[in-house]
Amino acid sequence: MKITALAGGVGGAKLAHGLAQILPPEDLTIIVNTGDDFEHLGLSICPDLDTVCYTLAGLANPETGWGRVNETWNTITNVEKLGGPNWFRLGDQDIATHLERTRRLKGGEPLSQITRDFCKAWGISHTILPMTDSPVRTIVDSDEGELAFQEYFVHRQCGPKVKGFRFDGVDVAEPAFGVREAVESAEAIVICPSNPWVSVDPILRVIPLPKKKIVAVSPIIGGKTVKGPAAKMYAELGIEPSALAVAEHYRDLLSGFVLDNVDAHLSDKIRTRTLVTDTLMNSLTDRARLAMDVLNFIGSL
Ligand code: FO1
Repeated sequence: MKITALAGGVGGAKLAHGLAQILPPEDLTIIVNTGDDFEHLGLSICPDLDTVCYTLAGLANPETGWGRVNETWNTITNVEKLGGPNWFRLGDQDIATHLERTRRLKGGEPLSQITRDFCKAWGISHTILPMTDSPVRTIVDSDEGELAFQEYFVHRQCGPKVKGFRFDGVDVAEPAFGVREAVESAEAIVICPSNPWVSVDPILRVIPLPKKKIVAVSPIIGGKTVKGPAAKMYAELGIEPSALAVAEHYRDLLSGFVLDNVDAHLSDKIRTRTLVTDTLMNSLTDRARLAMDVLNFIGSL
């Protein structure tokens, strides 16, 4: 079954990894949010792309989900000694990724080609693509004014109250090379358990999804997120954080919705077909199990 998965940060990367454990490379393409990207220390940083790539390559830091495993911090420590910013924790191995990506972007190469080459270098056989090759930047409107995404998420630790989001550049951004084909040729689209507001919405703004099977997995379990600020964002936007709110966020885009056992009571309120299962992914086998559940669910639609 040919699948195209839409993913953002850590939660999305885990399900993408589960799907990659089951589907052969020719049957899975992963399209990743780039709204979190930013320039920092003169480097072009693509956190969600790197989180998905490192996760599929088995290189991701298992504690944080982002950055590299067995990392050292000599460079950022010395940047701090020189009075430079150290709030965005860039590990020594991770900096190599940003140096080489920045060099090639400055040389005019598209982000999608750079990402394909990096995947080869990291031994990833599945196709991972940025949603677009043009710059898109998520701006968080908050009670402290507008904040660039990483400023909000990392520097301010998601403290400010969100009032809304906008995605600079999204109206002129075209889907990256290979994205349209991946979406058209897929039997189904899987929206991974990523933040609907800041990880999935940017992708949906860049890539209009065709009429086909689309299944989303809720990132909210029992009214909370496993990781990240999605539930807090819902609450600050005046919406009760729940799997139901996520299903309604995607409105009539969905053919199916996957929610956790603890939220089973919500499934009859959801207007699309639902699968109730264990959506927590604490291990590699959990990732493959949830991916298998999702694929079987798609097969039943
Ligand atoms: N998230 C943090 O909370 N603190 C950090 O210092 C941090 C550094 C970092 C470095 C590289 C990278 O690829 C991701 C990093 N992240 C960090 C995660 C990043 O903020 C992502 O945008 C989130 O994972 C949400 O997608």
